[in-house]
Amino acid sequence: IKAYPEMWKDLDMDVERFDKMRLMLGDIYEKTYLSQKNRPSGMAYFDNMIAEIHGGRIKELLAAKKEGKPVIGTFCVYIPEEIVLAAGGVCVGLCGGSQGSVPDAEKILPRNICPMVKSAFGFKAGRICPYFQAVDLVYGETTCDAKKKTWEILDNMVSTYVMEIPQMKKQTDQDMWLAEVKEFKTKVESLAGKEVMLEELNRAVKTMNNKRKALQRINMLRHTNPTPISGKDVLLIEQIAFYDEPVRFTEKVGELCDELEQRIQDGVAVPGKNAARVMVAGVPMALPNWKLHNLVEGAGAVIVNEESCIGTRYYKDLMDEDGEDIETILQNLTRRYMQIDCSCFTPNNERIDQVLKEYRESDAHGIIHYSLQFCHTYNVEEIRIREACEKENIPYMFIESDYSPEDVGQLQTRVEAFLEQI
Ligand code: BJ8
Repeated sequence: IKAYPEMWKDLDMDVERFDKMRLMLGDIYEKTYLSQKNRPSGMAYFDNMIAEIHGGRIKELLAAKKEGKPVIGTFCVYIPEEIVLAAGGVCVGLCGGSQGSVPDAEKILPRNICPMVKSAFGFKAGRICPYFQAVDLVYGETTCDAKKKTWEILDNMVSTYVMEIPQMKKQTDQDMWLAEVKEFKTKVESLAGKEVMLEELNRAVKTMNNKRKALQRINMLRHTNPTPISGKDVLLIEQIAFYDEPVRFTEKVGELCDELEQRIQDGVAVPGKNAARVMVAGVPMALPNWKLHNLVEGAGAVIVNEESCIGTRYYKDLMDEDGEDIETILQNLTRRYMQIDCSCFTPNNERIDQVLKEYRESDAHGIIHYSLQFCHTYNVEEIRIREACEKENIPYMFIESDYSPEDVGQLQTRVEAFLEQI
């Protein structure tokens, strides 16, 4: 992973500390990713995205800012990205998947809240994330309590805009959501210093649809049995989806898909024909959280689907294209985003059905539900997923974890026992 100390200094980062983290990330990446055998050659682009994660992409963001384009950081797939793109802006998913920044957060936030929130907050508090330092604005939402209340504290360090996401999907909630989308559009327009026009909005809708279609395509290809790509590699692509430039990303995923089609024809399988196939459901795995995938694939199985926001929840739904006027597009957009079945909603029956659907489509042999500690909504919703799996005789395991390495040994034993059953 390349170093850019001058640029980091200009971004007011804690350069010395960050440099150590960079080296650690490089080590972990080498062990987790580069040591895999038989990877598709199209992964080279994504390896390079990681090599340039603290430099090349940051330079692009800074160049966009220089041109007056808003750069908006986010932690949630509810951000209406189409609006940001239409205003000429850039959306970046901020990191929140590392234990390294948790102690920084715990100096301020309570310890017993979600590790994703602590990790993300710690990156800003410790000035150890160039993305956080580069953004004009952080987009927050009222999904879970931990995030909702953290935005108030984060706002002291970086300007944080909060969009209200309702917790139910009744008509009154839909109306409110649409009003919130419009307000967000006004905010983005004021940052960009220009109004979003119909043509630009339609173009942005197409760009996002194409990106989501490319991700759907790779997910469909990995569902092939035997699968032509490791779960770790697809997870990485799903993580990079949140910070890469969307048009280039779409093209590169498309090229990789062409290669995977060829691999399927040639019978090239990763890791092998008889490997156990596992589907993961639950909370998103923010970069660089590769813990569960590492354990499962280290034990000889392969992950074939992520029912998660770093996964299908981000790309399963598309939008109608070529809207006739802005009002109609914003209504379509709100409808599209309302289909995301985050556990913060009640009731959330759609998600139970979606998990079963993805299980069937992915030809998996079992489901691991993955939650982060103190994530109440996913931890409670897990009960309903488990019941649904029991009813359908689907092998099922529940894991609740954090980012620390402490439970790795215990998890490994549990994962291995589960894999023997399926
Ligand atoms: S749409 S899943 S990205 S909110 S794991 S921080 S919920 S305590 S991440 Fe999420 Fe948007 Fe929903 Fe998706 Fe809170 Fe739970 Fe932590 Fe979470």
